Amino acid sequence: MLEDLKETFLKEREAIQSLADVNQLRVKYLGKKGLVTAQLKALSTLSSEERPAYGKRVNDLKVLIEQELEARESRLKDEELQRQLRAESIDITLPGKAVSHGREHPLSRTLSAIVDIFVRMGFSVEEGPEVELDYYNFEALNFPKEHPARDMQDTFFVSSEVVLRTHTSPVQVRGMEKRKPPVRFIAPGKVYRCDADITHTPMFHQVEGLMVDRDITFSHLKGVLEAFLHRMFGPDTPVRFRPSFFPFTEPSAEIDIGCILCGGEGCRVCKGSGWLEVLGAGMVHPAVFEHVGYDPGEYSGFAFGMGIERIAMLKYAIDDIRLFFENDIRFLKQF
Ligand code: FA5
Repeated sequence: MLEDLKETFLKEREAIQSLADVNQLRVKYLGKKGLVTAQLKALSTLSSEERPAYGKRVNDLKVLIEQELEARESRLKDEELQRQLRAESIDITLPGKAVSHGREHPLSRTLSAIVDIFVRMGFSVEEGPEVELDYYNFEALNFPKEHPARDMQDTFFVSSEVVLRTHTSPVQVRGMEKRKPPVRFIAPGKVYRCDADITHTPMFHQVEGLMVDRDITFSHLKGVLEAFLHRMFGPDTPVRFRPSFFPFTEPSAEIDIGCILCGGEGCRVCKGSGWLEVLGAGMVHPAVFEHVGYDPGEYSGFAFGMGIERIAMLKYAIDDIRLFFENDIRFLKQF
C-alpha cells in the first residue's frame, strides 16, 4: 500500500513543470485531506505492535515527499530567476538616449536682435495693449471716423469702439501721453489683420519706433533706419526709400531692402521686383502731436514700423511666413 503510494508519487514528481504543480502535489499528499496524512490518521486503527513500524514507514514517506517537493521547488525558483536575469540583462555598451534641447523661436531671436540694435542707439522699450481702443488705433493717429484711409487696414473689431490693434502705432500715442519730449523708444508686439497668404498672416509682430525732440529731421530718420538695416542685414545691403502715405506721418516713406532670397533678380517672395518692403516710416504728423498735447511748432519727430516676420524671412531666407506658426520641429530645429 505505502509502496504503491510512493511509486505513484515518484511518477507524478517527474511530471512537475511549475510551482503550481508542486503545490498541487503537496496538497494531494501532505495536505489536511492528503493521501499520506490519511495514512497517519489510520495509524490509530492499528494494533500497538504494528503501529511503530508502520508509523515509521509512513513518516519516512512523508519526509521523502517533503524533501523531493522542496528540491523541485527550489530548482524551479532558481530557473525562474535565471530566466528573469537573462531577459533583463542590460547592454551597457549601448549609447544613451540624447536629451534634445529646446531653442529660441526664430521670431524671438529676430526680435532680440532688433531690440538690441535700437537699445544700443539709446532707445528704450515700451509696451501697449493688443486689445486697443479705436481712439488709439485710428483716431489719435489722424484716421478720422469715416476717413477712407481706415479702409487701408482690414480690422478685427471687438466692438464699435474696441479693435485688435492693426499696428503698433497706437503705442506712439500712449507713450507720448505719458511723457514730455525728448522721446526715444521702440514698441514691439503682436498685431492683427484679416490677411493671409505666403507673406501675410492674421496675427504678426511689429516693432514701432518713435523719436521726438527739437529739430528732428528726415535725415535723422534716414540715418537711424539705414544704420539699423545695415547692422541687421550687413553693411552692403541695398536700402531704398519710396514716397508713401500714412495718415499719421507727413512726409511718409516705405523702405525696401534688396531681396536677399534672389539677390535682386526677382522671385516668388519679392513678386519679381527684387525688393522687399520692410518698413513704413515718416515724420510725425502735427495732428498726432496735437492729440497728445505737444506743440508742433516746437517739436518734430519721426516714427517707423516694421514687420518682424518679414525681417526674419529675409534674415534666414524663409520663403513662406506660415512656417513660423506651424510649429514643425523640422523647421524650428534649423535655428
Ligand atoms: C503700418 O502698419 C504702419 N503702422 C507703419 C508705420 C509706423 C508707418 C510708423 C509710419 C510710421 P504697414 O501696414 O505698411 O504700416 O505695415 C508695416 C509692416 O508690417 C510692413 O512693412 C510689413 O513688413 C508688415 N506687415 C503688414 N501686414 C502684414 C501681415 N499680414 N503679415 C505679416 N507682416 C505684415
